[in-house]
Amino acid sequence: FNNILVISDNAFLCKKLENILIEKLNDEQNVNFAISPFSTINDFKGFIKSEVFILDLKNENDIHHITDKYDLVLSIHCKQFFPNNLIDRVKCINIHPGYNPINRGWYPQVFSILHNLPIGATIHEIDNKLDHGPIIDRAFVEKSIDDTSGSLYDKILEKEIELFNKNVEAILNNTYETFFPENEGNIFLKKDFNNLCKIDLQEQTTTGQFINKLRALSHKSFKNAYFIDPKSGKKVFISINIEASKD
Ligand code: 0FX
Repeated sequence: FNNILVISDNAFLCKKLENILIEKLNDEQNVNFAISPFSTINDFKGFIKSEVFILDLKNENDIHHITDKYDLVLSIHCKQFFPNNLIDRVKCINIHPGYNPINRGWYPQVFSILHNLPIGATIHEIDNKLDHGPIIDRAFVEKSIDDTSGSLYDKILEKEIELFNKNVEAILNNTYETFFPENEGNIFLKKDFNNLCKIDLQEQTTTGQFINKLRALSHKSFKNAYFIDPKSGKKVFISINIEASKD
């Protein structure tokens, strides 16, 4: 591949992978960076070395621009769905913060903690279903009893960077091999996450399940889990502070 487009909505990962990519490009290859219309361009400008422009994958002209100019699109946590008129015409590869097909969809580590599912990272070709196409490489990440969504997410990002490093040359030279996921696996969406955030004070559960729910919804300073104060009707946000003993 000679003309590569990275499309991303995650400035941190973009920066990390830009460094790896640029180092591995040969003289004929060049890479450009784009983000989605709903992302903030200033989060990327100055943060990554390359110029960044906005592409709307629902816009026919933007799709034409991509298919005319590029022969490889890398999706690095791009929050837009890749339409058929793009994936049918250009090779599109996705880096997913979950182990396909076990953790397809949104915020995989949240549902991994909640449902006690293994977790990891995957690089795969994009087909017309979410996090579904032929797999180029994948790896598990170790999950600890005191991981929250936040701490597990950081481990997954590290694994994504490691996987990208390992596979980048084969991807750029189009010499990688793929295999199909074993089954359709699990898929969770943004609406599943939103539904999870409201804690029902009357719900009966085990303490273990409740702790897991709080671990799954505790992510740095995000205000995720909440219950409604019966008196004031206000949302009361809740998260967990959890740490296993060192011995
Ligand atoms: O870029 P990203 O890490 O990834 C998301 C999806 O999880 C992923 O499956 C998809 N392939 C990709 C395109 O988009 O998303 P983020 O930076 O918005 O969120 C990172 C983490 O932060 C998320 O895993 C959970 C946490 N988070 C995020 C938001 C916005 C929360 O806990 N609460 C929130 O409100």
